[in-house]
Amino acid sequence: MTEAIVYERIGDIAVLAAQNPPVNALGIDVRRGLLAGIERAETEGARAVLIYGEGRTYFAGADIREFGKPMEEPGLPDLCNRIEAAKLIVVSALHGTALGGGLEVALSSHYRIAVPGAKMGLPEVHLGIIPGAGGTQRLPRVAGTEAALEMITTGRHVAATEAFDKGVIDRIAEGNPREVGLAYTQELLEQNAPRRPICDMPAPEPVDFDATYERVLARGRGQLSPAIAVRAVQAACEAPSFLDGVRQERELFMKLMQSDQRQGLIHAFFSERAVSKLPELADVTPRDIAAMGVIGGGTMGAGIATAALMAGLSVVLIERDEAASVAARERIEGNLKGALKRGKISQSHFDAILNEALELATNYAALSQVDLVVEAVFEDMDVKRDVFAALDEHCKPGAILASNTSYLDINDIAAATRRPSDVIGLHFFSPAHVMKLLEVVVADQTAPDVVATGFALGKRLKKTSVRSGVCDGFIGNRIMNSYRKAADYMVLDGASPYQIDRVMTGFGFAMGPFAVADLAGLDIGWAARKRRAPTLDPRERVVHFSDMLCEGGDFGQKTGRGFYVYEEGKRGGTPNPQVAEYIERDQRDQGVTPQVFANDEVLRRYMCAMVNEAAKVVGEGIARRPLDVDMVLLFGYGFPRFWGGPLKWADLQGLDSILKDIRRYAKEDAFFWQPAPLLEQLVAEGRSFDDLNKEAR
Ligand code: 3H9
Repeated sequence: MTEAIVYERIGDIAVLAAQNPPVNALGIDVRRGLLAGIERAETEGARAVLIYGEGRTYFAGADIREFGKPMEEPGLPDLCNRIEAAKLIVVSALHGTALGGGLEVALSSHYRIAVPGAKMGLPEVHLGIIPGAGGTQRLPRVAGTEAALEMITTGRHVAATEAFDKGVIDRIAEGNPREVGLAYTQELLEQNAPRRPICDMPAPEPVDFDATYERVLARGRGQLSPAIAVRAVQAACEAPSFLDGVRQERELFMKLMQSDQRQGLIHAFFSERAVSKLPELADVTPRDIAAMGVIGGGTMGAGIATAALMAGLSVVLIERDEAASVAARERIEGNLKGALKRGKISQSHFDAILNEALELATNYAALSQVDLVVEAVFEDMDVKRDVFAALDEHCKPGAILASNTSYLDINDIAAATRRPSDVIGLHFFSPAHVMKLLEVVVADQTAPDVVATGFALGKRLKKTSVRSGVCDGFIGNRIMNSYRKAADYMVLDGASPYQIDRVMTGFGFAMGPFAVADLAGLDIGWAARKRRAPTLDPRERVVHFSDMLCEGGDFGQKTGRGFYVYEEGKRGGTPNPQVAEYIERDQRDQGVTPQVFANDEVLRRYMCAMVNEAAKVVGEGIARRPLDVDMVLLFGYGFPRFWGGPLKWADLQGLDSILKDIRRYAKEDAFFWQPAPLLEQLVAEGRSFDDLNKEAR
């Protein structure tokens, strides 16, 4: 008997306890242990088997680390069939998170009991696959086709009560899984309860599968697995036998297992867990943070304050006068009302935040007791330096002074204080109480425990925190700046902004770059271009059509016109006819003869610009690992998760082909398309970005 499953005999019951921390994943040792346990129970003449998990959970799924490797016997589908075919009754007692293959083992058992806090689901679609051990065949037989389709295509975790209502489990009982499982199994034995294999139940009722497939495909913005799952559930309804349905599920599962999307999504799964684990911080204790200060109550400051308040911190928000304080409070209240409506906070939490945890002040003296301050004032170095000098004056020793700047040099800001080791960048993304990304920007003198505190705060605020070094735009905005330029150059050379937006939404982005620019406000980019103009390298190409829009007062959504025209009450916009005129004028002024761009070429240039800059960011050490860049783009810039991030995408395309295209583009514009030295090095050595990720582990 392997250690992962401990066999114990209690009267007529054979108990199989899983011990495979942290989440009892169904790796080969667990599968072998379960198979051996069932066989032994039968041989020994036990009347029932109880399966449960030691530690924090029942099985949380197949062992994802085994994906892509040859499957060792017994495979999970065979194991599930074997459990279901057992001659004695099999009971599963669920706690924690019974997910994926875990729920499939439970569904192969004849009876299921759960503790009240247990959650269950089939989240395989989030990994680019579908349930592959009978989940799409068994769940609809107990929960009905509609409910199963909803659970499988969304991958949602369902609470025990809902699972009970849907017929997924038979009972809920308070206690630990071993005790409640034993009591239930004993009761079933006393009642002479029969074996109850789901495979013997009638096929579920069909629905309009073609319509469901189309709806789910559109919702996934190009992600395939949820739509393919619909076909697997269809097989449960229409296949001539249960086993035939299982065979069809297996074929669909194997196809997805070979897909790039599966690789991208699993890369995202492990990277989002690895991204905030920095080896140099392993033994560093973060400072305690209970009270936080926020300077500036505009959209960004109010969002940061909201995130902190919702996480249970107290906040002192500084504004310049009474009127601005009132406006800031209203913004926070508005954010909190939204959170209340979405069920993120309770009414009593809402009241406590506004009555007790939030303090508005106009004097920095109110910050004397806070543990950390985030400044979110106007992006101007002189303004920031004044703020930091004042913070240095008023904050207690040991308090951390953080800037939310999106591009200014944190070293210069730190130099305005007598405590540069306590200064850090905490770059939130707007709206800060919603967006998941936090760039933790580490300056030359930032102390390790200050960095650790940045990550601890991010965790507390439920953010995905990524370490960034100091450069203009840090990881995310620097890379965005580059692919935005590639998009602008394509427009100047003949592609339309609407074609580029269409191609990029087709790739999986929620919005294309020009629609995003309209949403963010075109005046922001305009101001940045004016600021940079005096320092521009004469070799750099410059486009003017966006400036022309701004000069006409069209700043995007906020003025109702930008690249698109927005009508009151209508979602999205329609192309602004003036834009074509501006582009033509720009082309005439610069003597450019427009060319036609195929959609593939648009995608390629956009992505090559993104990958090339990302490789520079990694090569210069601004991002520690390729996966850091991938997580920034995923969580802050709407990059489609099923591609895993730009550098995972690049690996999947083959780095040599990317470099070849960059060199081809460099013949047109050698200044913009300078290949990243790291990309050249990896191609020369035949290595990938993922190799760098693995070496950093
Ligand atoms: C499947 O079952 C396919 C079948 O249908 C068919 C097969 C034929 N495998 O998230 P955490 C690791 S597909 C390996 O930080 P939490 C995780 O990497 C699977 N490792 O904790 C981390 O490691 P580290 C369907 C796994 O409490 C550690 O465990 N199941 C797996 O925030 C702790 O994880 C799923 O998709 C795994 N399956 O959340 C469930 N799961 O410490 C995926 C976790 O080295 N898992 N690890 O960084 C989850 O959603 C969450 O991990 C869970 C716990 C909710 C369970």
